[in-house]
Amino acid sequence: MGQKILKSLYSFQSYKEKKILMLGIDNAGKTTILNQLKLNKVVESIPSIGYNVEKIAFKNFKLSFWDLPGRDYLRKMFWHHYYNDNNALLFVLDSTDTDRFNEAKETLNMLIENPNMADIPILILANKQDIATMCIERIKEQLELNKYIGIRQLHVQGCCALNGKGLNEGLEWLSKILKNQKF
Ligand code: G3D
Repeated sequence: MGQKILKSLYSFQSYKEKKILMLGIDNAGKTTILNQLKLNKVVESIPSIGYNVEKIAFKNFKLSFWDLPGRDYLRKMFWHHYYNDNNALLFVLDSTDTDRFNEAKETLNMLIENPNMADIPILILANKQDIATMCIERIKEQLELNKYIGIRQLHVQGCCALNGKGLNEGLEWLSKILKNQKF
């Protein structure tokens, strides 16, 4: 038993750590997504004032999710401090909130166009699919993401944070890119 634990601890240490910046406007479902991911394989939680870091094992990676608050004034005040040295950006979208779709779109576009994000993959989780009426293709159109096809490593994955559907698929896409990442 002890041997087994030591072996898994040893193998976990050899997991490659990747830093994922997790952003989205407030109420998109970031906290619920992180809680759902933590149900699987949480490794370490580092709660902090203003942001949370959760380290989760996925495939051969230790993914550390840096979750920043999404309220408008906090976005303006804090986000830019965290744009450097990330391996990926995870953007969470509320697929149902048509009233705030433009706000989410502008926020996402600002991030995609930021030079710090130019070389990292961007996973967009179109959350709340359990109650969404827009299909993923329509969401991509509305977010004007088609212009990035073939140019950027960008993927839109539908998901439901409440039951976890779609989350693994999103992380699968991300891990394939991270596997070939040089940094
Ligand atoms: P945030 O951390 O991005 O601000 P939260 O968002 O995770 O706090 O979620 C905001 C609200 O959306 C919560 O409802 C939460 O339960 C709900 N939510 C999150 N993901 C889903 C989903 O996939 N489907 C549905 N139907 N609801 C979801 P409350 O009522 O607690 O504010």
